[in-house]
Amino acid sequence: MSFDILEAMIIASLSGGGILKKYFEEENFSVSRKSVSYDLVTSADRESQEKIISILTGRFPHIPIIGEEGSKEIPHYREAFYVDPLDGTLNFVHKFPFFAVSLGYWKDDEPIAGVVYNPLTKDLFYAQRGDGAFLNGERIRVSATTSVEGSLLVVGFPYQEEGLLKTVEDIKSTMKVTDLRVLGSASLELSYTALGIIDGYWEYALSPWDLAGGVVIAQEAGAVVSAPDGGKFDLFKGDILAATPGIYRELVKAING
Ligand code: 2AM
Ligand code: CA
Repeated sequence: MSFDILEAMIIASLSGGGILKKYFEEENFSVSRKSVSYDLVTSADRESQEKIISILTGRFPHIPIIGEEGSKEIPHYREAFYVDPLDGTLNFVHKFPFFAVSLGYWKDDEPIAGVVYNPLTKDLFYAQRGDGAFLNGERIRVSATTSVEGSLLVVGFPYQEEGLLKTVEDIKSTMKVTDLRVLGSASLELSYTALGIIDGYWEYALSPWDLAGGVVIAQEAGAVVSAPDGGKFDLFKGDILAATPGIYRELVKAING
């Protein structure tokens, strides 16, 4: 894979992230005035998306872009960029400082490159298959944790009924042995798993653009990535579990009760 795909993704994520930060720090973005903040979020999301698309299509006009604001049914191309110009929308609306730009490049159904950028902390996570995962130029790896007990696990609440009920069941069987967090941005939860500060993360019914970038970063940092039941991860199904190998098997058992 030519290096300049990753380079273009990094440039695009930094530009998109800069736009998000500008809106997030906008003085009249007050949590109280909901209508204002929803409008600001929409503008931030759209402007970030437009900037990212112009950079990527400018350099790679032949590679399709699958984005959140795109058509409803998700086409399945041989190769594509998956763009989430603002991952953690609800956090952003409430001025909760935990959101990111998430970009993934997949080819022949394989994860090839991923970039996740947190513009508030300036944490730039990136990876390309076979070359390892990085945070701001430093190599990163998953944690050395070897037991679910005492680990830090993160879960997400999907917005569809079936996934939500499954998550409640999972939590009942997992809560006995560990503490749980819900952070609200799949790409950052995957990136902080790659960094080793989260030991495992799972969520159901996500979209390809939520996951395509973070999955590459997590895998290249040594995480095991699968469906929460231990089956094969499917980008288009959107059910994910990413965990450091030391707790992976035990976590699959804990989640599935
Ligand atoms: P988003 O902020 O880009 O929508 C939070 O649980 C995670 O789920 C976030 O990564 C969020 O991405 C994603 N998500 C997927 N579908 C969603 C939806 N319908 N509404 C809100 N968040 C959703
Ligand atoms: Ca989004």
